[in-house]
Amino acid sequence: MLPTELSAVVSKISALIAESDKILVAAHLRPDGDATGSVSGLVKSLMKAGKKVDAALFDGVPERFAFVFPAIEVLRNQVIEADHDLIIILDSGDESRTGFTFNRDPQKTCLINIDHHASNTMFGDINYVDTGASSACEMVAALLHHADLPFDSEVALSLMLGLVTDSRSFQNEGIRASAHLAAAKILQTGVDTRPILNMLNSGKCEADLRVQGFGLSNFKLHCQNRLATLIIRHSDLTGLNASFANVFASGLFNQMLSISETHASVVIFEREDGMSFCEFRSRGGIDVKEVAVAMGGGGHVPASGCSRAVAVDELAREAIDRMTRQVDNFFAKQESA
Ligand SMILES: [Mn+2]
Repeated sequence: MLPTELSAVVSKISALIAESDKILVAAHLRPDGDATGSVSGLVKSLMKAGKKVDAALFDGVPERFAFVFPAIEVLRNQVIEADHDLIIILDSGDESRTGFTFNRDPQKTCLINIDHHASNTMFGDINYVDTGASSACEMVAALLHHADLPFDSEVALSLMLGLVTDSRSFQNEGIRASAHLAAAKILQTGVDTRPILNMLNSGKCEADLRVQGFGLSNFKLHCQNRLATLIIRHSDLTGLNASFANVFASGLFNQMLSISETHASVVIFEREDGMSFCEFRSRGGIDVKEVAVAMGGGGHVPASGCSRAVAVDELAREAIDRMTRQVDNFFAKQESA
């Protein structure tokens, strides 16, 4: 189930978990299905294995994913006094993405980085980074399998959440057999996946759809329709009785790629506190991570993001300008090849 080059690092992590008593598990800010699912799946398994486990998510557990989370207190204090044997950070390209400062003695507390982002900085003492993995949940499934840790239907429900959401229901380009093998292992536990299907297919609220409608009416096309862009101002959201979170939940980021000629998209939007966000998406190999990294963010080749405390129009100008060049260069190279 695991690419051979990663077997050694996974064996090392398995041995460290076996030796450890107290383990802290964390993931990134504004946790998505993969961050929430991977933390909760690993935490459940480690607890079932008799470990003392702390979970840390700076922004807490999102309400719509709460059904996969165990009934434990989640650490949210900015500085964490980590007297743990291990800290395991999931689904995060660098340590600051967690939002936490971990006060740890590196002699006593080993930091393990488990992630699939191509922009990962290898910040751990041990780095299990597999950029071909569909999700952190796929990687946790492989780890639990390899380490022979508890993997029952409760663990499986958590891991299925991230596997399905991060792979866009197994529709991402370049998805490997290992993602489907992880799904098979999850389903073999007998887990009832209906709560996940309900959340995905009928879990939206009115404001999510209003934002979607706004986006579909107001996006613009550039570069011979190859690039779709959309700006959502805070005043637009107020007018729709919606908030920043509805933009993420609306499905717009991927929807803008459903036009046959459109291979890249960027949505630029504004939060109540003046922070502005960009979410980039692409298909067919256009590297949007490069654009996100150049703008202080990160992510994957086909899905990346960045945020900054500047006016939305300023961020939009830069994002659209950089994306235009990225898309034009990509097609220019293809046409000359
Ligand atoms: Mn992920």
